[in-house]
Amino acid sequence: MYNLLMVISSAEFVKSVSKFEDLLNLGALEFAFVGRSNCGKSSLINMLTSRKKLAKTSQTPGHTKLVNYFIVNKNKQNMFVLVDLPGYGFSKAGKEQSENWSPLIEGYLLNGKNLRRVFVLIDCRHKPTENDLQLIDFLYYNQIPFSVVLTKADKLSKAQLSKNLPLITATLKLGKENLIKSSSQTGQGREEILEIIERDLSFI
Ligand SMILES: Nc1nc2c(ncn2[C@@H]2O[C@H](COP(=O)(O)OP(=O)(O)OP(=O)(O)O)[C@@H](O)[C@H]2O)c(=O)[nH]1
Ligand SMILES: [Mg+2]
Repeated sequence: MYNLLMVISSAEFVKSVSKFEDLLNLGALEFAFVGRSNCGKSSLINMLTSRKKLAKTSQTPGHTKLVNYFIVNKNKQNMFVLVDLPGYGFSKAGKEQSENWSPLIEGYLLNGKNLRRVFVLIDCRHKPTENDLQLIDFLYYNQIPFSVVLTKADKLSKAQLSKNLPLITATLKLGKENLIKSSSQTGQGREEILEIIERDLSFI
């Protein structure tokens, strides 16, 4: 059967929030992007919405420090919210900064009445970290639906990616059929992720 991919007719930045008390309720389901600093969360949001500069990206890890809300298809039947969260696990100038994920991330994940799914992003070149595993445990424990996305797939050849995959699947204890390969450069994974979002939106 031929499936039409969901149309993204608009995507707008709504607000950046720094405090738990200020988290928003936009009256639409939320899809959050979580992962290590620099793993490509903001870039993926831009790729999914086909808006190059919607979410700010940077080569310097730790760029996104706030909870950023973006509303997609505003006032349409298939309206939803993308949430760009701060990254975890980087150190800067000898000073440990957000080595563990910030209380804001945890607060957001536990608060969310509207949170429909978390996309856990892992750079396909690296072995998942202790923080990635803790995040996944946390999501299992709190029964928050999630999908794992392997980012930056364009940076590895097919052969290199196949070589890395067993390390990632064994560390995460997830079958490879449960991992979505993506690239913000080539658009790989866009359909798969939008299909998940569309399916989630239709089961409410
Ligand atoms: N080649 C390639 N580069 C990517 C991809 N995704 C992100 N990058 C690059 O990786 C760097 C970090 O990307 P961001 O999207 O800012 O990462 P982030 O996870 O939002 O980072 P923080 O906000 O610091 O947590 C930028 O230089 C991006 O251009 C990808 O799929 N392919
Ligand atoms: Mg970012």
